Order: sequence, then structure tokens, then C-alpha cells
Amino acid sequence: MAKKIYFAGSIRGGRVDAELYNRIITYIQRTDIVLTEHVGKSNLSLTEQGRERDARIYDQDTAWLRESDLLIGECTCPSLGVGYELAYAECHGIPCHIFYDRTKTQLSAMLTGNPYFHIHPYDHESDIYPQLDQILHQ
Ligand code: 6K6
Repeated sequence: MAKKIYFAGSIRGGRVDAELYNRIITYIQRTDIVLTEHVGKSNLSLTEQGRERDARIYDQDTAWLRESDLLIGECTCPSLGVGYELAYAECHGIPCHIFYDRTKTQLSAMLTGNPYFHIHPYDHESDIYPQLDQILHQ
């Protein structure tokens, strides 16, 4: 059965990897359901929406997190929101897989130091997809 995937990637933390997020999301969608397809879109609004609209984003995203089968995060570009989502997913017992390009960044010790998280450093984007196959089809 298709899994529900919460894909997490930087939005206000910076959109340098938005096209990569989109490729990963498209890859996952070949077999499974991505609840957060918007994270890979190039035209999304980065500006603060005001407390009320941001509250709706928070409510929707945390509801999606609670119903997801697993979280897949691309964490090369640091993001407070993604860090929060990872902690929220851990609190709700949702398995978390974290990818990052080790030639571009070092991950926070708060992630690499937590044995709850499955950490997947990669050197090339092409390394990501076989690992996704294993995660999604195990
Ligand atoms: C509208 C359409 C697309 O995006 C919007 C408005 N913003 C957000 N919508 C949905 N989820 C968001 C939005 N901003 C942040 N998030 C969530 O936080 C996503 O699930 C990302 O994984 C994460 C990014 O956090 P920041 O701190 O980099 O923004």
C-alpha cells in the first residue's frame, strides 16, 4: 500500500535547494503519496503571512505530520521549521530519514547526535534515489 510521506525542506530558511526538493518529491510520487508537495514548488510565498495565516499553516502541517507514515527531510539548507518538524515527528513516533549533502554542510549535532533519526549523508544527488527505494519499499 502507498505510504503517506511528509517531505520537509527549507522554505523561509532559503530556497537554494527548491529544485532538488521538487525532484525528490517527484521521485517519491512514482510509488507513494507526498502530503507536502508545495515544498518543491518554485513560486511559493516566502514572506511572513501574519500570525493568523501562519497559524493555519502550522495547524495543517502538524495534522499532516501526525497522519504521515514517515518523514523524509532534505536538510542541506538549514531551516528552523524543518528542525521543529523533526522534533515534532519524533514526539509522535514517526520514523524520520534525514538527507544532506556532506560536501556542502555539516548537520547539527542535535540531529546527528540523536539515535532516533536515520541520517543519510550523500556526495551526489544520484546517491539519494537508491536509498529512497530502500526506505520506501522495506
Ligand atoms: C503556501 C504555499 C506554499 O507555501 C505556502 C506558505 N508557507 C508554508 N506552507 C506550508 N508549509 C510550510 C510553509 N512554511 C513553512 N512550512 C513548513 O515548514 C514546511 O513543511 C517545511 O518543511 C518547513 C520549512 O520551514 P522554514 O522555517 O524553512 O520556513
